Amino acid sequence: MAQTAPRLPVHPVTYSCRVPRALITGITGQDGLYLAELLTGKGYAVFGLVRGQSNPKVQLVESVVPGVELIEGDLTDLPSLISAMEIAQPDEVYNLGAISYVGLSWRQAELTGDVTGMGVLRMLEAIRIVTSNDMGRVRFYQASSSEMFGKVREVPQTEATAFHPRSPYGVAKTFGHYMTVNYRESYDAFACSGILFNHESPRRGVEFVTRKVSRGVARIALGLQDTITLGNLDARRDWGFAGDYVEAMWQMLQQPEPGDYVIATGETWSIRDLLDLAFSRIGIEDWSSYVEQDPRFMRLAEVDDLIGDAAKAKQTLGWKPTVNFTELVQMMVDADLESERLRRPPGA
Ligand code: NAP
Ligand code: F7E
Repeated sequence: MAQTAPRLPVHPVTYSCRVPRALITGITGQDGLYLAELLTGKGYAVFGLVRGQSNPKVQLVESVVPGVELIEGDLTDLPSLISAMEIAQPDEVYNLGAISYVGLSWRQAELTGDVTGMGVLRMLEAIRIVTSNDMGRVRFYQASSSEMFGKVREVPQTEATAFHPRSPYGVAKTFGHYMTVNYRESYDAFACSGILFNHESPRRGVEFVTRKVSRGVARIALGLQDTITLGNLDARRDWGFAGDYVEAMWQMLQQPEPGDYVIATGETWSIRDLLDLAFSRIGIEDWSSYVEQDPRFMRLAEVDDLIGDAAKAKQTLGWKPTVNFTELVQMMVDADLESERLRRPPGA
């Protein structure tokens, strides 16, 4: 059951000798679940912000990470973030909550700006208010994105590459990134911006292309679906495994100084490559008759050359990816084959 946050008065957080405490916004999402597992495994007391009066994903969180304490709140509602801070009294805050689907961000640009952009400012303000301006007491991670590079100025992209976002989502993330940097510079906040390139897993939302393909391929193999309908097959991305990327988030907050880090594999693959790998997992080499294209899934402005250089993370955090793209695609197709088999109606 989610805990209802008492509203007022606001008290400064007091700290005593105890296990480390972390507050995760976006705990019901792909990264939130992996991060909650990682932190509970390290002995943290983990608190997760959940929105809505009856969020259907609460059950999922409770089954995957039973020890986590859930707190009601929303990134569009500052008082609820202040209350969440008071309840959790965290040493570390991971701000993963966002409208994260780039395609949707053109259709709901205002909402994306409010949650994905202004939500970062509200979370930083909640920390500032609850710590009475002593922001350095709470370490803050902001889930920034390679979408900020957009129409890229150089290849590969590093922490020093200029931003040129191409979607309302990318613009909102750029606002959140600069707010994070600004609170670090203005209030001495221990605030880190992780500039993460695409990362995927069997827990990826079905609206994203890797999962749409892995699930579609599994359903085709089981005779449950005939085709997959996609947009731009020539788009390329630098795709890694989400489990590796949450490790980097935690490592950033364990450093002596806050900073910004690019997290990426340094490899780029096209949607066609993704289709090759996914279909070959079920024994199909020529997938052309199983894939259709629909302009509905095309972007109004695409990002073409995203490829990250994670040299700083490698050198400072000792971070490197452990799962390559072929292994990732196989993992996702295998997981979808298993779950779709269980979902298959009797006799089908
Ligand atoms: P995700 O699966 O889409 O999860 C997004 C989370 O945000 C969900 O838990 C969602 O909660 C929550 N959320 C949405 N609106 C909210 C609101 N108004 N208040 C509070 N929470 C809200 O995303 P993800 O893939 O785990 O990514 C985690 C973060 O990293 C996101 O900020 C994303 O933009 C960023 N990022 C992701 C990638 C990637 O490749 N995965 C790369 C770079 C950056 P509900 O369950 O209630 O919807
Ligand atoms: O699209 C192309 C599409 O929606 C990848 C988010 O986590 O990573 C993610 O954003 C590419 C694009 O991810 C379909 O045009 C073709 O070029 O899986 P995606 P994304 O837009 O890269 C970044 C780093 C984030 O920060 C975001 O939060 O695939 N594509 N056909 C398609 N994409 C989708 N979704 N659906 C298609 O049918």
